[in-house]
Amino acid sequence: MTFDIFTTDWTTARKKIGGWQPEPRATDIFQGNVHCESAVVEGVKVYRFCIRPEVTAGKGKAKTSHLAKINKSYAVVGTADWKNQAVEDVDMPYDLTWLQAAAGRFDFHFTLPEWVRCLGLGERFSELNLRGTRHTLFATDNPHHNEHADMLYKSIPFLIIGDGPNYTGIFIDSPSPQRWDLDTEMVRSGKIELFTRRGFYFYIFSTATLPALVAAFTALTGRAELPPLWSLGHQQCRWSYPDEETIRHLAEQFRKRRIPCDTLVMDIDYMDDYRVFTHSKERFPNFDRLAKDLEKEQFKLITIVDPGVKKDEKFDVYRQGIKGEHFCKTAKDEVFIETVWPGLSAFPDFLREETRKWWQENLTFYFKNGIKGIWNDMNEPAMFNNQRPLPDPFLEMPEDEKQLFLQNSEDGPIGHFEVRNLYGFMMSQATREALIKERPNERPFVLTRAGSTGVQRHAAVWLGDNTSWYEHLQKSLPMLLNVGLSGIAFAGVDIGGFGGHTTPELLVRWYEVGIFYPFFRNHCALMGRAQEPFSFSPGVEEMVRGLIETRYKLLPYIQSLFWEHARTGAPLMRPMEWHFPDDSLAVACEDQFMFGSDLMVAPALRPNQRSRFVYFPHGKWYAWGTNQEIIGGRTLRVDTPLGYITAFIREGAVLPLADVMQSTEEYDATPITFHAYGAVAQGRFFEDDGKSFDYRSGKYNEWEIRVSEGRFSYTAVHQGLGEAERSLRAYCYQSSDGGGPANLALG
Ligand code: MIG
Repeated sequence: MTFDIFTTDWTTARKKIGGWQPEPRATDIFQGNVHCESAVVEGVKVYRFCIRPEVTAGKGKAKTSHLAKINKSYAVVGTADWKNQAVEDVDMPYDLTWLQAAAGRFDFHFTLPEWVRCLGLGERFSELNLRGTRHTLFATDNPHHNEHADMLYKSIPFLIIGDGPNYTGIFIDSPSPQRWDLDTEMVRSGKIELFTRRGFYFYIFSTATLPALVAAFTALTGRAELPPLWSLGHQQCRWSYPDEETIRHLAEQFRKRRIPCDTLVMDIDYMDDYRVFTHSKERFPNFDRLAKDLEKEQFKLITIVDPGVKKDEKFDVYRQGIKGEHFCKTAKDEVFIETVWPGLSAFPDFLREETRKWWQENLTFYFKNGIKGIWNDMNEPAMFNNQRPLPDPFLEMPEDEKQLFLQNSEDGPIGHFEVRNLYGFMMSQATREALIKERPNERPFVLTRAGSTGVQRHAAVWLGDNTSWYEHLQKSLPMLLNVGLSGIAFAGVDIGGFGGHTTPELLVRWYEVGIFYPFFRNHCALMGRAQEPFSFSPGVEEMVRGLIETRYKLLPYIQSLFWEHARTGAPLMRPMEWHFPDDSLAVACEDQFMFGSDLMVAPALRPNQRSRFVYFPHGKWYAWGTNQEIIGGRTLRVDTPLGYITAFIREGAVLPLADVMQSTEEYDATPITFHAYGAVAQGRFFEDDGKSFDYRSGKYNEWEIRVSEGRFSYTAVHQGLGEAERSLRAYCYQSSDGGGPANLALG
């Protein structure tokens, strides 16, 4: 019911007043075939339903007798020992039922008892608990991240329902648009509308712990391989560094001021009139030398690559695209054209294998010029005059021919809306494969804005166009936590904020949190105030330098966490409940998070905030920096001075920390110190070359480090490399030390 208070038509307005009525359920028109299987995946019982509706030939027309095709699953790559399962025997969690509401829509209904929490669901502008909110999963370039933001860039239909320490999962394996209502009406029920004219799979993950559930989900949908170490260092970006000179100047500044940095990123202005696979000859006259020169200074270069190809008969890439039928076409067989940065543009159909190959050949333009990583933007795909192409209201999926344009999947032609959520995913896949083809034993780095379930196999992500607001600093926590629970560990948001003008204090606060973003990049928009670490007063620069140095110190720990992700799917940033599911105060605590199992981060998130409450779960904790000991099981007010991280180390942890370096090129020669917290402590340390895929064949070391009774020892969990030629040190912190470090002998 809506009541328009601005109306002058009071008669109508009065008529609009009315009580809430439950929405009637649609009538089930499903005829077809349901097949169910079950398997135990990483210890979790998983049910998989295959729904195959009868094909209906449009409104009012008679049903044909064959069953709808199930499209290939792009999300699920993991295998399991699936066994046939009688549907009647499946105990559906939360009374989940489904029906077919129309030829192009399926409705799922389930209960949401008052106390349960809703987590996951990919990238949503929300707090950690999604309960009470509604989410449309349909790739959209939405630069307005506010309370009303619904559609964003990524679509991952995996919901985790948390009931105390028990977690259950629902996953709809379909790229088609969906609307998830998580009890917005406060009537203890949830509803999913899936808009498709095709068959699909859906999965139920039975009750498990949160780590087990995410392990099972990522066993099926994939985990990120180890990223190149350089991509975990500091990345500096700006829309846009206009010319070569600016980039060289930037590199110089970082080194001169001794602010660690690994990567400089070039946004759209390196191109010739925004033509993909070109560079401006006026502003980047030595494009072929730029990356090579910067390499000497230990910098890597990344370029942005947008999908839109400028419609220009004189542009060879456009001509190739037309000739090779690489562009998406309307039902009338005309190339679909919309406006993006290059002006009128055509859009490659990344679902086609030949098109991906063609794109990969063209990407060699960057590789030849020494570009190390590729940043895929605008790949929803964004269109300036059609930001939200779904018809409104959207009640069911229209027939393929009525869906803006058609794409060509392995299963034949398909309407764009059905597969739009795959556009960024497939573009990232093509890009990653191109990098691997070019440099077979080098770990690739791809960054993407749009993506869908399993995109972590292809790329790291950032969460798009945030703004330099404290609110967006705060939101980065729950948003990244849910993204991590949805399978994407390698994620971050623009540090300092993309839109608007950052302030020195906000930038410092953002770095205090940002050094824990797995993807660590400062980026801001064209119109905003500059926000490189040295854009403000010397005191601010000093603080930011210190924070970036802390990031580099954490690299051995971060590497070990990525290794853990690759094996178990565990994200690096974890909600408190990941480690303390039985502690209801920890579960309720959304403005703190765990970074791996050993570090708890409780950042300041408001202007002028010089202290905050921190909840310490049971056990002992040590304050980062001072090693002050804190007895847990209570909430304390803690100082949050600007420029310092408010982080705490769990008793019993051994943190491997590196000395400060200026880039990861120095990593192998940098001493590492093991910091043990408490009389008995234990930790893992992973090392490999940080560059190649050799770890796949066992060329890595994983050490178990132990401290007991003041003795430090280590054993190899896996030893595939000679011991690195680096110096190792160890310190132990214990209550009896009064906070001071005790030097321990190795061995
Ligand atoms: O229409 O390339 O989210 O990071 O700097 C804006 C310019 C296009 C949006 C990306 C942003 C990037 C910007 N892009």
